[in-house]
Amino acid sequence: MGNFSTIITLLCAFFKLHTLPKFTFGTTRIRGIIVNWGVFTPAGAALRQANKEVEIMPQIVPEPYRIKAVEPIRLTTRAEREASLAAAGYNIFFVQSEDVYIDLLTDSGTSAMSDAQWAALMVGDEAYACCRNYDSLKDAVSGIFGFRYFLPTHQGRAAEKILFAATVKSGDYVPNNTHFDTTRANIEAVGGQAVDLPIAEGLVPTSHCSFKGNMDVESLRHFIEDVGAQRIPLAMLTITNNSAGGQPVSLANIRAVKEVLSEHGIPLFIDACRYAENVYFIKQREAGCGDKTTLEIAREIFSCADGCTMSAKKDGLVNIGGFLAMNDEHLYQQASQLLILWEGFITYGGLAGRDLEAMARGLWEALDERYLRHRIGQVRYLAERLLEQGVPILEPPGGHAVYLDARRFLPHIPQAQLPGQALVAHLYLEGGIRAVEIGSVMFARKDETTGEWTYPELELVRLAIPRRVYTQTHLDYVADVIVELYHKRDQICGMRYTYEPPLLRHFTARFEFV
Ligand code: P71
Repeated sequence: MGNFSTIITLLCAFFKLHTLPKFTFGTTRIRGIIVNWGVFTPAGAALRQANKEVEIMPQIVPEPYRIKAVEPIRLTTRAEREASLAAAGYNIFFVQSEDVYIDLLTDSGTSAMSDAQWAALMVGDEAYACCRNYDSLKDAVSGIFGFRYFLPTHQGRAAEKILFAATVKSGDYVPNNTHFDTTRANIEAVGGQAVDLPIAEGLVPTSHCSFKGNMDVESLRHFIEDVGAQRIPLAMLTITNNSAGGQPVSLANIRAVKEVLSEHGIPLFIDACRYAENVYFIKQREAGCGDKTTLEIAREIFSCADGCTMSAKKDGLVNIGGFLAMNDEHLYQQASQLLILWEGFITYGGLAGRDLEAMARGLWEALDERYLRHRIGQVRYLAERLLEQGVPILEPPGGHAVYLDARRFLPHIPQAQLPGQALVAHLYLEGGIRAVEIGSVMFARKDETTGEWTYPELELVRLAIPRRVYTQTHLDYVADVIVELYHKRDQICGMRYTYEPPLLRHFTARFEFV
């Protein structure tokens, strides 16, 4: 490999290409593109086939779009960032968006719309009832998801609120692979209990498994036997599994879950926020799915379900919007009443006509294979750049975000001193990057009588990548800042609360450095 590397390096120098000094067996990085020479040999081809399960993908997939409108962003000075963060009480949620250089707080509602979607805004039919944009959305929802009925909502949690208000009563249980916060909160708001049944591998930060977001089917079976089917009005599957790191759920798992539920007459609803990303993982990783189109896989997924909730702020590629879909007519009628009460008439559900049209187009665009290949490739690229420098992250990377493992990043900071929050603060101070803590600030619980704290197993910092917003260079910048910070991690100290609200602490708490 030595001579070969030298030749490549000389060639690259001749063509003024930037090469990284990493030449592993059979792999060369040229301007960030991994060339896997091994695949050109018969052994390599066999290996590639064998590895298909765990996914082999070129690291860089160029953007399948060009940029027509730009929005200026500015990297402030270190002194300005220190002042901004102090003014925000060291809570990143309070930092002004204009003072953030790369905003990775969430991938929800932060997508860039396409020219077709911007054009859609001009054909908004703003009639109160039966606007034509409702029909466009109806075509998209029935074409992709295939459910008999649907109701537009202003975002995902509105769909959840309506669904659970119509189905769950006090003392009921709703199992899920892992409930997202708003799903859990909406179930608890009507007196139900949200139960997580993820597979064991899903809870281990470094376990490699193709479908780490799966539900544990045996646990589901036992759970139903334990509490009784009559106390489970519905079950859910969140695809991809956001709370477990944006990990995908396999088609086989969806089918197996449906089979168990069917035996007991329990309906299955899918939390479909990131379903298109999940579809792409299935296409890449699941046996027999490689030749199917993304639409075919999506149809197959939803044919296993009785309905879905959707936050179109993710895989609907819009800044606002969502829907609730179902096959059951009685549920549709009940939900329609609640929609009118809380959101608006059944053909607009809290949205403008133009929003419905943009959502209809976004839903189709998110299934474009070239888009998905780039999207998943981008997340993977950032993850690989961090891994190759030894930065501890949740592995393998999921579909929408890279999660830093703050416990391994800052082993000298005890959980009581909030290592995740300290890392979030330093990412901002170092490079104007906004991430979000998913660790002790969000999940640690205090026993009110003893005052003792229980800390969560995982102490993570999520770097969520907005869709179609940042380029390769932005991600290189993010990786460089994180690697730089990792090299001087010993200098980072912990944090403590100066204000600790009783509910949903992470949104409004204030901090200082220890
Ligand atoms: C994310 C969000 C947005 C968010 C929500 C609440 C606090 C902080 C950030 C929203 C989801 C989601 C899943 C799987 C339902 C919703 C709610 N995620 N299910 O990850 O991830 O959708 O925001 O449209 O109401 O940053 P909604």
